[in-house]
Amino acid sequence: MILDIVKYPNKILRKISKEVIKFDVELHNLLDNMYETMINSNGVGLAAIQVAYPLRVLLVNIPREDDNEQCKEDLLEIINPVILKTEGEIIWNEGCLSVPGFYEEVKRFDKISLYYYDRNGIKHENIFEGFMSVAIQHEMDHLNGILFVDKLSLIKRKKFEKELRKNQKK
Ligand code: Y12
Ligand code: CO
Repeated sequence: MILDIVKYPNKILRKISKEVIKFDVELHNLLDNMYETMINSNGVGLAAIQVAYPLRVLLVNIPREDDNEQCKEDLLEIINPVILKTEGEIIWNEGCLSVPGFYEEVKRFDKISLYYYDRNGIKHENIFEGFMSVAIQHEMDHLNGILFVDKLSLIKRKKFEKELRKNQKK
């Protein structure tokens, strides 16, 4: 089922998401619906709060480097994530399904060591770099009510607010 994506400046996006306790069929349905919703909107990442579920759940599905294809086998379902270690810096031109039509450069950690659970409640610890690391950090910010536009300089934030007002008038 395709769910509605909550758009900026809706206050729902500012909620702090809660840890998942039950790895049950309800969680599996949410993950499946989030995947359908993300693919339907040409997204590469989605957090549960973006479909109005305040749970520490996120998806990342990065296109392959060779043919730019987005394959379901590469889908990463991340639950209750914790960053254990960070390294380096990377600047990426980011976009968000909750802030459609606006892209801007954001500075993040290049490499992260991440602890998380999968849909079956199995613990994982992995290292992510580059695009994948950026996408995970972007989605993890959503779990704490933070959007990529909050990380912009004052000048870039003003540019965003101006574009937003222009789009709202259309
Ligand atoms: C790097 C940086 C940020 C992320 C987070 C995930 N972001 C997305 O998946 C953004 C997708 C996106 C798609 C849009 O297109 C449609 O809605 C059809 C879009 O809208 C427009 O551009 C009009 C905006 C964002 C991962 C990795
Ligand atoms: Co986002």
